Amino acid sequence: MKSRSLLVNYTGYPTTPNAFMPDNGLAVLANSLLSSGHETTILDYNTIDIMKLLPHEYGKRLVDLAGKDTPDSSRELKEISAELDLIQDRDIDEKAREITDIIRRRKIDFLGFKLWMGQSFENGIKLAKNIKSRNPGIRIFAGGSHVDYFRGNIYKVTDVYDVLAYGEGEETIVDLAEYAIGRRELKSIPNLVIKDGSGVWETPEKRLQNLDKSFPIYDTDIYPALKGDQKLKLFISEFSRGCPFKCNFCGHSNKSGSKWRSKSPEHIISEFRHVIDTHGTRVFRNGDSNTPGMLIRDVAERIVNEGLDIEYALISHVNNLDIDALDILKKSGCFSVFFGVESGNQQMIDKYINKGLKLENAKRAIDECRKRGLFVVTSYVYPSPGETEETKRDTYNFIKASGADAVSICTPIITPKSTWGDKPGEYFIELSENYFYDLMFFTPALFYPPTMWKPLNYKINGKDFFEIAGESDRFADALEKEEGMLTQVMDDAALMSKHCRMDFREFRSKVRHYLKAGDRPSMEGIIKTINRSASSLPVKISA
Ligand code: B12
Ligand code: SF4
Repeated sequence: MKSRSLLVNYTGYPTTPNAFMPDNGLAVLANSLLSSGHETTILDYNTIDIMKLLPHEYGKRLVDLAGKDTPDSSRELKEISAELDLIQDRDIDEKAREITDIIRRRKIDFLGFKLWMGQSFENGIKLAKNIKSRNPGIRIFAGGSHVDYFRGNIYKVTDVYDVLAYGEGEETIVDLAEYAIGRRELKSIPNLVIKDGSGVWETPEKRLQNLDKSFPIYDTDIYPALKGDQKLKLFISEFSRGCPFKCNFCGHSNKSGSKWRSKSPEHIISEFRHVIDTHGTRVFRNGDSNTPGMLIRDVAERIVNEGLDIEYALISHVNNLDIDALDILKKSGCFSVFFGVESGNQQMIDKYINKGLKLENAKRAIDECRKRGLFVVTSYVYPSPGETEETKRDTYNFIKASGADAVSICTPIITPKSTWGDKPGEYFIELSENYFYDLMFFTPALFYPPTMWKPLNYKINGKDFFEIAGESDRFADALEKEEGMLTQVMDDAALMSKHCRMDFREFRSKVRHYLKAGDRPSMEGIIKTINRSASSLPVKISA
């Protein structure tokens, strides 16, 4: 007997273009289900159609209102927000009807929701509730990074999910499918957060030991949103999971483990080939936490040996990349390398950030990558706990001298399962009693400067969120305006602008404007241009 399911991604209005990228998490779950004999379909609502949530006439008014601070403008802003909320709620209702229709027609046994942070989390709850009110018997399971971060706390907010799945879902989803058709007991399934008569409790954690068992499937009969140009056809490529470092601000090693686990190079190549065969796309972005250096080299060598014609953006750590691997990396089609450097002051790196890197090595890695023509993106958390005028100056000067092609300045967000989140008192951090509760609903409104985000109720170095966000903004602004550096462009955006044949700044400002203004036709134009370009490389593989 097989189960029938729908895997759902509903996040609401996008704040960055990468929200239109295919969801590799749901694509691997779909493959696990199918290869175990179950039926499933991915309903990914992050398509260009989601832009109807901000009709252009409202978007234009919002753009006009930006920066105004009068009683009239705030009244108008409130009116527009209320109308947009109605549009959002109507959309949820429409999606719930659509899903209900499928549930009834195809006798669906369960739904699997992927949970993201903030607005997406809130919308997911509304959608799940609406679906349940129409189909009281339907089971809704939820997983994804938001569950990894917040686990049982989600049950303090909602009971709508029958069970929450933390960690890796490849095996869990198959166990849940068996449970949905009465062939397995819930409590025997690893990686779950269960709420029952005895309270909220977790079953033991089980990580996937052989990552080659994970393979994202992108056929359009399973993933219909990938038909045509509804989504960006830039695909996430996962080489490894886990990270042996323990940076104080980061929860990744808790999410995916502190031991590196890698896919085999053969498997990674077969994933690339699947995307090329199904969509013709030859452009990828690495979605690891921190890819091991040996693996990077092995994959690059295999790409070159097999003559695979692809282009990809890579995430790594300055300690991982051997300088002598960079030539093969470039030859294999690597477009960019992302390094988190976090601060330009060695003491900050060692004492407050625990990044495990030496600044001279970071500088050398940046130089050597750039010498080979690799586009280098670096990221800094500014201001960090413990920041002083001196550390600020050091970071500014380091960035200026670093020569990186793009610099991302991140406003600190204190996340659960990070050292800063676990031991705030040791890092000049004060968190309000409800901080982690509020964080569950927090959306970084990435096309607005952080000073315009809904504030987080924290203090760092005695300063509140707006002061911290303001410092972060001004720091990025100074690097851009005074030093001519390209800021707030990540590797995925750099890849996109390249494939639009646009200057990075032009791409950044146009896409921000299209999303802010709800300009769907222009955003659709961008997606189509990138999709055409990404399927018609060739990237030169020169000897
Ligand atoms: C690659 C990546 C992306 C990619 C695509 C992500 C994807 N999987 O589709 C892109 C670039 C599009 C992206 C965008 C964003 N990302 Co991102 N991203 C990552 C990254 C680096 C890796 C994610 C990944 O590919 N993991 C591997 C896949 C296979 O895992 P997965 O998708 O989580 O799915 C597995 C499990 O979660 C589980 N699972 C998932 N859903 C379900 C459902 C059920 C029912 C079950 C049983 C299991 C299950 O099973 C899957 C297989 O094991 C992580 C950091 C990290 N290293 O984890 C951040 C991360 C996931 N991103 C994050 C954020 C905040 C974002 C953005 C909001 C920010 C931004 N604008 O950049 C956007 C949101 C986009 C959107 N959908 O609206 C946060 C999430 C925090 C949170 N609490 O939700 C993370 C954890 C980084 C961080 N800041 O710490 N991201
Ligand atoms: S910031 Fe990067 S290197 Fe540091 S723990 Fe997180 S994933 Fe690992």
